[in-house]
Formats: sequence, structure tokens, C-alpha cells
Amino acid sequence: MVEAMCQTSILIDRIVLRHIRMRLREEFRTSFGTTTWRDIIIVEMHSENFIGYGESATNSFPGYSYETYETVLLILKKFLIPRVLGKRFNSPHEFRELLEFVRGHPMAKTSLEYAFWDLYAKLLGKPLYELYGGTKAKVPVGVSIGVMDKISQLIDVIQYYLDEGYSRIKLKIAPNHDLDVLSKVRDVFPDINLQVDANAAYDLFKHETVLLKLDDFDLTMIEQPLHYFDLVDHAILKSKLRTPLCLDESISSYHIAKAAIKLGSCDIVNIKPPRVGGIRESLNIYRLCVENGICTWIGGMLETGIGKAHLLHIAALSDIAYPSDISASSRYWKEDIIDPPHKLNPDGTIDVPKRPGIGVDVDLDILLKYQIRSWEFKSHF
Ligand code: OSB
Ligand code: MG
Repeated sequence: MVEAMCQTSILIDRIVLRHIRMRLREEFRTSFGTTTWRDIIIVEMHSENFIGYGESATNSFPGYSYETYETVLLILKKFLIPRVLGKRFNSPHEFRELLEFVRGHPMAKTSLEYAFWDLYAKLLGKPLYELYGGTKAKVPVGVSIGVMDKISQLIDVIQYYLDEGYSRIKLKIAPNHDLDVLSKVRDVFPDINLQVDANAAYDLFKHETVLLKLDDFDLTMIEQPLHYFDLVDHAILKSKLRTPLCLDESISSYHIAKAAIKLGSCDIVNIKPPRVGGIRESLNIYRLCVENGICTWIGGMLETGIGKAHLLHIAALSDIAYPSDISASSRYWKEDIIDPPHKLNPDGTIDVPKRPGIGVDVDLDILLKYQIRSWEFKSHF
């Protein structure tokens, strides 16, 4: 289908990696750590006069996954870029296939695959969502709110985002920062669309009572309560909960998604391309979930406008069932590196960009303000 559409093959003649460091508007605290600064690798892939953009959803510390911006740099420079530079590709499928010789390192692979898809779509003159088979012109989104010490501050922050137009609120929870918080939040906001994300902080044996009490708060879902390797305990917990159980960290690939579905470990899957190794893997997981009656939505990782644009095009798929973690540019950044920035519509959606590729321009002047260092790789042909 998509693969057959490109008549001309794409020669990758130059790749530029840019390490940028950007400060979040506010620190973002989860059960695995606090993020204040984001260290991101921007991939710029050149063919003729076209440029495709990718982004690594990394951090400077391996808290959410084992990857950091430095491991992404290493894997790109030493293994992935030498494989693709100066080569011709007829399709994103063919491109992605060539990255498979590296085991793991999904964020490194995704940053490069993102750039190739953007380049490919720009050469075809089509927006990415069309190539993915997406149908939505705008996608429902929600905001994810980090752990806060003071409940009064959390209530104010929730109110602020509701006033901005977000219609789904996701709260980070952690042991000893859960039932009390939720009961106070529900007192003030009895009817909002509310879900929680534990980032793997609980243990079924230690915390079963607390976990089952989460059923009292009319939550849309509970995301990744238990250890990321523990599909079995998630299946046991799911059988005891009324609230839908969603997996994030656990779903590291298509094969693990298949295992989780067979084991009955989840009702819902949060699809994050950087976590699973890219677009092709995400599309495969999406189809697998649809075929098995598992609902999906698109997760985020504090990306810049480039990464969020890639997420918007995937979130345009017709069967994505819940609001995605794709907030407006102003949620995390005083100044985003894209033009135009992503804006929230009054109905709690964000438009899927319509122009070719990711559909937004990268503002190089702004990007260079945040650049720490760059590396250029040229083909010898
Ligand atoms: O678990 O979904 C998560 C951010 C960084 C790493 C992991 C997660 C998150 C978020 C924020 O929840 C999602 C976003 O708005 O980008
Ligand atoms: Mg999560």
C-alpha cells in the first residue's frame, strides 16, 4: 500500500545530529524522577533539497527507559547512520528493515525512522497521516500533570488546564501519593475525565489494597501500576479491578504487546513510537490491538513540537480510542522550535498539520539557541 506509492527512490546524502537542551516551563515529577531540563537529539536527514526531521524522546538520565541522549548519539553515530548514509531506499518499510540489526535502542531507531518518514512524505507532497491511513483532521488530547507536594497547588494546576480547554486530566501517582490526593481532587472535580499513571511504582504483593481502592475514584484508566517486566502480575491485578488497566512501559515491542494481550495483562495500550522502536512497530501494535479489541491512545514523552507533530499524525488513525498525551506547545515550552506551534482548540483537540511531512516548519534560529553541539555526516558519493 504505502510502500508502492513512491516512484523515485530516496538517496540519503547528509544527516545532521543536533544535541539541544531545553528547560521545561515547570519541572515534571514522576515516580521515576524529576525532569527540569530536556536533552534531546534532533535528527536532520537531507535528500536533494528536502529535509526530514526526527527527535529522540530521551532524557539525560535512564529513569523511564535505559536510553539517554548519549546512548542515542552513540548508537546513531556508530551503527545506524553508517548503515543508511549514501544508500537509496524505496520505502519507509525498507528503511526500517535495515535498522533491525541493532538489538533494542528503540528511541535511537525512532529518531532516525521519524526523519525518514518526514523526508519520504515531503518528497511525495503528502502529510504523514495520509500515508498512515489516518482520517482525523483534529485529535482529542489530554494533559499529564506531575506529582506535586501541595494538594492546593495541584488543584490550581488542574483548574488552570481545564480553563485552557483540556478535557482529560492525567495525574501521576506513587505509593503514599495516591488515595488521599485522588479523594481531594475528586471532591473538587467530581465529574472530570480523570486517569492516573504510576510509572511502574507499585508492587502487587505490597500494595494490593491500595491498588484496589483506586476503583473508588471513577478513573478512565490506571496506567502502568506495576513493574515494567511484570505482565503476569498485571494480568492478576486486571482481573481484580473494575477500572480499565492500561500498559505503557511494559509494551516495549509488538511481540510483548502480543504476549500482554494473550495473557490478559491490559484493557488498553498506550502506544508511544519512541518506546516501541518507531512508526512501523507502532502501526503493527495498533492493528494488533484493534483486531483484539484492545483500545489504544498515543502517549508522549515531553517532546518538542517536532516529536509532538509526529505523534499527531499517528493519533489521526481512526480507531485511536482515548485522548492522547499531546499537549499544545505552550504546555512544556516558553518557545517551541516549530512554526506554527501546536495550539489547543476550544473543544480539547489539536489540529493534525495538513502540509507535507510532519506539516510544520522547524525554526532553525530558535533551535540553534538551544543547541549544545552538532555533528554532520556526509555520504562519499
Ligand atoms: O509515563 O506517560 C508517561 C513523560 C515522560 C516520560 C513518561 C511519561 C510522560 C508523561 C507526559 O506522562 C506525557 C506528555 O505530555 O508528553
Ligand atoms: Mg505513562
